[in-house]
Amino acid sequence: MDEFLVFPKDFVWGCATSSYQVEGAWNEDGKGPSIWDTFVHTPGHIKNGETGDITVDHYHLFKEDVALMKEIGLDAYRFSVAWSRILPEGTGRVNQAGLDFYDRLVDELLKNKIEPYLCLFHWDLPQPLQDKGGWPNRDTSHAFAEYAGVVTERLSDRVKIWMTHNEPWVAAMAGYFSGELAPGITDVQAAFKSLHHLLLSHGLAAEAIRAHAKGSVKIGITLNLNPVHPASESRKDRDAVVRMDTILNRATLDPLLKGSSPMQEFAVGKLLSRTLIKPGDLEKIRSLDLLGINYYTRTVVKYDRKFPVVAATQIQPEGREYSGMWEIYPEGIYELLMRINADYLTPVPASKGMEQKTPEIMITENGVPVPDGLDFDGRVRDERRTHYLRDHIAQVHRAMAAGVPVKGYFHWSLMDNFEWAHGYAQRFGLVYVDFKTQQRTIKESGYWFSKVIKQNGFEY
Ligand code: GCO
Repeated sequence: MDEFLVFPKDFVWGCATSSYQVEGAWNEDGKGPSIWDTFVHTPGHIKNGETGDITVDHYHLFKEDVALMKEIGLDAYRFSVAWSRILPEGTGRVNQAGLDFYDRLVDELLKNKIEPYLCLFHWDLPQPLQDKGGWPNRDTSHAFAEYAGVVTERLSDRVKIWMTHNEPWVAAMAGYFSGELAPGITDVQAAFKSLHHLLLSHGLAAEAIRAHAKGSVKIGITLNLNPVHPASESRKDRDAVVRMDTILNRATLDPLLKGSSPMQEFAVGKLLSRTLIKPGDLEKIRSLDLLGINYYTRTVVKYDRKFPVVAATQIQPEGREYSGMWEIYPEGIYELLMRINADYLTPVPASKGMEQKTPEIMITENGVPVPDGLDFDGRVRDERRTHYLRDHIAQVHRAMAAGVPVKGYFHWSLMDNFEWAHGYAQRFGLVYVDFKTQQRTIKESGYWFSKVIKQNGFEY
């Protein structure tokens, strides 16, 4: 029998986007180039040679987009700031016109009673900083703190939630190891260095935000986390799970929440960490009021000697449901929340100097790319997305019923947009966008989500 799943009164329902994926206006009003501008303008990187030059033109259409958020009934909007709009050279000169855009966006959100969740970095590093070495260069962490201070100075009278990074693991590994994302580098040492400097920059930015804040603020970070499962019960596959989990999940969770680094467990990490992790770094990194979790799928691995670092490869199990990019595995969001709560949020006696209050947790992204489109009558019947949402949000509820204090759920994404190396081929929105005319249409999943927000729950 169906049960009505009720959420706490103050549960936050939101949607997320990111600057490069939705803004467009890639070279307007004094914005400098980012590594994504360079990457997409280099042939061979993006499906069909597509770019985010215009994408869904949120830069110009943000009022219309806020009106859609209002219509859906969102409590909160998670967006990112394009660093190169604010500091076109990455450091130094401030471009006021860039700040003005976010100023207007924040005002429009507040006018509509939508809480801004501001993220400072969703992968679009200013190109001039990449020219000086990018994230493998420790100076980039300090540049990030400078940038954080500038944005805080301007917006912290109105913005209370400050997320430093979105998925630093992906920025490091896909940007500097697999090379699938900008800046497209394939160097394992550069990736390890990047990861440490991204985390360090979180800590340095947290200090800068607190120093410049014009009121009380919460500082958070958003991580991509996946439960890891073995392809078989063999000893080798189970050991592969431990290694993959270390690199995929513990590499960010341990420094942020425990003040330790599991890097030493890998030969390349051992080699690097003697010089890479300086005294005091780990204490700085461990500075968090809010942990954001992005969940899409699980990772199933089997032992594979050929694969560098982890000696494991990902497999796609038979007999499961798949989307345009991943396996659909709703229980994973429950498993993840239970594990994080047990391993990281249940207070343990802290060693001296490392005491920290337990951060809040939220789902900051969850969503699915499934084929959809306008039907003859102008509606978008994306039942598979609605099912995905129902099943995943029900699993969040299940974790909450088991005692995990989840504070909110953000859908990825508000609207269809530029999906990185996939270009425009994968649609994630609750709002359908005709990429030629920029016409927006709320999908059936968007109406379903809207009802969930209004009732603060749903039949399941
Ligand atoms: C990420 C990013 C988003 C993606 C989304 C779907 O998680 O990779 O935060 O930018 O678009 O996850 O891939």
